[in-house]
Amino acid sequence: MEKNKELAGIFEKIADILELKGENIFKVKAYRRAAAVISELSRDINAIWQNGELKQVEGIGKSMAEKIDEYLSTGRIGKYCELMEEIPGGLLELLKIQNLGPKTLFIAYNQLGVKNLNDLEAVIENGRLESIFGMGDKKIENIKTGISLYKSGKGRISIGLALPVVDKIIDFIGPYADKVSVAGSLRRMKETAGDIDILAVSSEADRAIEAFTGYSEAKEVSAKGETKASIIISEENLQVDLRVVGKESYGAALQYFTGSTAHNVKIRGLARNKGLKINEYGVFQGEKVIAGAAEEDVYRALGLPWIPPELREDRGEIEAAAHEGLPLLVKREDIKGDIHIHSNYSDGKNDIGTIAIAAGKLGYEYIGVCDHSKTSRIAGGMDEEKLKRRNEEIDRQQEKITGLKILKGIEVDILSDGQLDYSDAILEELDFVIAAIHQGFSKNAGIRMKKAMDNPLVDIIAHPTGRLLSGRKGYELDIEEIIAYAAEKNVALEINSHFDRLDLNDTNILKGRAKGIKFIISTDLHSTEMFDSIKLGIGMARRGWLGKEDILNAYSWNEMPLRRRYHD
Ligand code: DGT
Ligand code: CA
Ligand code: CA
Repeated sequence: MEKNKELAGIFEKIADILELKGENIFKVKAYRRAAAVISELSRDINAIWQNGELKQVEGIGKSMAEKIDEYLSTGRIGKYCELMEEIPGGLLELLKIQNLGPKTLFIAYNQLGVKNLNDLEAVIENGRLESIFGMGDKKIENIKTGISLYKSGKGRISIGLALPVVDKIIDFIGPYADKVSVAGSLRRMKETAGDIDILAVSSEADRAIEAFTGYSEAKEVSAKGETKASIIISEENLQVDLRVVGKESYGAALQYFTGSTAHNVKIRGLARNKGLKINEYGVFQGEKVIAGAAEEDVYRALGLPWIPPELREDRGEIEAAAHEGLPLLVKREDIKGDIHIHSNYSDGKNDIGTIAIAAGKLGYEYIGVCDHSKTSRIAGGMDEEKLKRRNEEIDRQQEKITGLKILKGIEVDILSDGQLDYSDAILEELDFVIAAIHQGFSKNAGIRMKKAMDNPLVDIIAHPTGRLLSGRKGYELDIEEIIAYAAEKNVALEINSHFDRLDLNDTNILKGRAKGIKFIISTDLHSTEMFDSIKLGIGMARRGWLGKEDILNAYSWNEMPLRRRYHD
């Protein structure tokens, strides 16, 4: 399937360059569609080509088929090579900057000689970009925001993409070590990771290092020493650091390499005040080791209880620990059901029966089916008639299953005027209502969201900021204002576990916690394979100091403090 990926990548690049050059938009779209079709093929394109079946693939026209043929027989596409010579490599990268459209970028390149990020920042700084026709202050401001977003996201990947890589590496090292554990920001469940930190315990460090640097998915070994090494994983272009320690130092090393640096700086200061020294080998009183093998002992030596990794950001956790004030964090076992689930009544893959069976196997008490409402047409939104049929289907499936309650929910669109996509009479028939913005991110998003919360039938707001980690800024709204309004109206806010959303994230959860609001932790899943992603939302919740009492779906259905059960 390697060729599928290569070809899809090349077609995407061709589309980018054509778009940059302002060529016919239909041509651009044809390349993008071909790229999408190829990357979604379940068969090897090479095999399809060899069987002469290229033309039967839907979405691949004659001209695309010729290009594929050229690539698979000669190893290159002439047109692509020509285009690549026309455009400096760094320019394409700039297309990833939000609010900087291909047209503007091409003008900046043609008229101002912008070839890379440095150039772009320079022409913004010296006002030359603004002098170009049509470039107002507001547009420049938007481009600047796009640049800072681009920079902050660069080189970091969502925890949801990094964790599967971690699991594979841990499995791989396992046979060469006594114990292997993740450390760094990933152990702290931070929303993005700069790199992957792995700690292994072994008395034969060289064996573990040798195996690690020979890992088949490493494209490069960037460092190799006696007890540590770093590799770059090809696909994600991510660095993985391995440290090997003896078992007497495991706890101290785990504490040290889990971080955060800010947490560790404070811990070191605390140790100093007690006349102790702490490093990755242990806690020392003069020459004597007083802790090191277990992380609990390391904290205990400093007079502290063990602090959950998710809290280790120097946000008051050390002070809280010192005064028996650590929060009791929500755990996976506390979650009684997933209540933001899409079925095939909108854009989900599975039927309600399949979802219910999968949820029952997980031990959930209930699930909430929340398909899209009618305005979300591309997401297969349901009109009133279809919603009615879906509710009847839920009743039918409910009769077949015991021990699991299937709740009738909805992810109802907040329209451009802040009205909801169904009448109150329809919403009243449902068990609960989640409202969300899916269109018009910059059109009074805050006012609309607040207006939605004015409707007492709205229990929950989904993905409240609308940001995507892959680089979408989100709705134009003041999230603090939204949180304050949610507190006033008893509306719960979602912690959406989708790897690209993680919305709300930890900093916003902390703000919500300070206002005493309730949350849901949900997957927003479109396929039952994604049930497990709830661990990401739980990670966010724990980083936001939440306990089970703060989470609606950690209550049994009858006890859930839903907004509609309050009298407000
Ligand atoms: P990342 O990789 O940017 O997502 O964030 P971290 O926290 O994983 O940072 P990383 O990989 O540079 O280092 C892993 C941990 O090692 C870090 O959280 C704390 C520890 N560490 C690294 N450098 C230092 C340091 O200079 N001083 C102290 N106290 N700890 C450090
Ligand atoms: Ca790291
Ligand atoms: Ca690291």
